[in-house]
Amino acid sequence: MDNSRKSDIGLIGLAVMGENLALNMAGKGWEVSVYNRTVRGVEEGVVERFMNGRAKGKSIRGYTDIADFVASIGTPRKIMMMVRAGSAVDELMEQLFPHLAEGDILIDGGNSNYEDTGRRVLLAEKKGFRFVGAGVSGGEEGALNGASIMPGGSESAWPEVKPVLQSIAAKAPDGAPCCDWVGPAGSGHFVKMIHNGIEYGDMQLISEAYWVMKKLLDLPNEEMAKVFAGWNEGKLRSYLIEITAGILSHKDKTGGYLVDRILDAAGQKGTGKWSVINAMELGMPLGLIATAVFERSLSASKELRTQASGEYARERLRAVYNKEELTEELYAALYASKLVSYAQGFAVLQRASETFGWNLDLASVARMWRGGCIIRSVFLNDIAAAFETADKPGHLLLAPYFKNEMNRLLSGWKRLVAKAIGEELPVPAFSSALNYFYSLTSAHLPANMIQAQRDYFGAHTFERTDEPRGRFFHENWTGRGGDTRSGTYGA
Ligand code: NBP
Repeated sequence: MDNSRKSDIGLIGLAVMGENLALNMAGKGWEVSVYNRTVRGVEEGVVERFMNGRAKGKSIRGYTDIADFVASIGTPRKIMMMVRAGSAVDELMEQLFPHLAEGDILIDGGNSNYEDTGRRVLLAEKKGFRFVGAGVSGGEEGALNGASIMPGGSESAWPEVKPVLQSIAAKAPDGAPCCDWVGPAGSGHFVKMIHNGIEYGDMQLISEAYWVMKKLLDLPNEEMAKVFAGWNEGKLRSYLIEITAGILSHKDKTGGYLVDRILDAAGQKGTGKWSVINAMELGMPLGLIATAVFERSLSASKELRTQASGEYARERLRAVYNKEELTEELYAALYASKLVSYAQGFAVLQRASETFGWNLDLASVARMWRGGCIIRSVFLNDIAAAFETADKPGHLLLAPYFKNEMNRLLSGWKRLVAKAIGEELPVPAFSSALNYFYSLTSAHLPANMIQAQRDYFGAHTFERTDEPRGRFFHENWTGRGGDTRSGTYGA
């Protein structure tokens, strides 16, 4: 290590993500300075432990003083923060500001809220610095060996941070780094948030496929693992399908399979919930992810479910299903529902892009997710290709390739949902996706009744089918009401 040379980049926060990112950077030939708050009361500080352990002999310098840490980095400085999202980032920024020089760049690689990132970009720029909010996906493994990184914020910082970030990013099968500039303000963290929401959806869909196989086909774990492994050879090839096959055949040390010993109460950290809240704020349907979030909440009410299951007898048809036929239908349900979920997620990104003026390149987002991250899959190639065409589809399901796929999958998908519902087996995400698809492809919906009711009780007005759009009418439904209309506002 050349001690006369300043470091190429600084990294703050030596928890699981920060440690591994620092090692990844050093492995790519960058000189890295690292800093962590010194934790009092422990024999060895976090920095010391890292420097004497995994960082030993690598091009990494450790600091416990923030001023020394900043001074060790070459200007314009690039400092990546990998600390707990929330107030820790604001506190750290305040501690860093007095030591920074004009043009220095702060990168927040944590799971920050996109609105916080937008605010921090403005704050940093007002002080003459630059700020990049970079969503990082891939967990510990991705941090060490290549993650999907979604940077957005101060655009002039991109040429400076690009070489480091792209070097530590995963590479897609065609060699492209899974990291590219997303857009201004908090757009990088918004894209990362939707990535996580889609992850919730994929996991719920896979769990429903597993449950149908287990409950309607009585398949042993090894057989289910083989079905997932088979799907992983085709269009559903993805990290989550691959690990599901591994999980199903993983033995427990007490005998049997570990998955059968794991309590059915799912946890969550909030990014799925945020995706849904923000979709609602933008007035966009994100039903599949919402279903996935709510199903985790319902699963967590284990005691209530156990009690309720004793109160209502379940009526199973006890039909004998043909394994080949049902797994084909399951494949159709899984693939089509996944398509709906991605279509909904990308539609939210498109709406956010228009609302906030981000000018997002959806093909580029799809390409960034092809490697390193939890939702990586071959199917993202098809999504990128759809958004790359000259006449970009207004909705993913209107792209010719996906239109063909949906038409091919529909009959198996609806048969599967009907069978599961008939057996009183919950498939909330498969059926939510199917209902969305039916609504999306209906020129007429019963919303005329909703508008009539709104006007009846609240004078909320309605548009007429025999008048141009944008003209609003109010009816005196009972003969007793007046002509006063309620103000119009979006919700
Ligand atoms: P944590 O989210 O557990 O954060 C721990 C780190 O934050 C430690 O280095 C801790 O320092 C530091 N920190 C805290 Br807490 N408060 C601080 C403050 N006020 N000032 C300075 N440092 C502070 O670590 P992680 O799991 O490595 O995740 C880091 C970020 O990356 C998070 O935003 C997370 O959401 C995101 N992320 C995590 C994963 C994952 O798989 N874990 C994946 C993708 C993204 P200390 O040691 O002194 O307490």
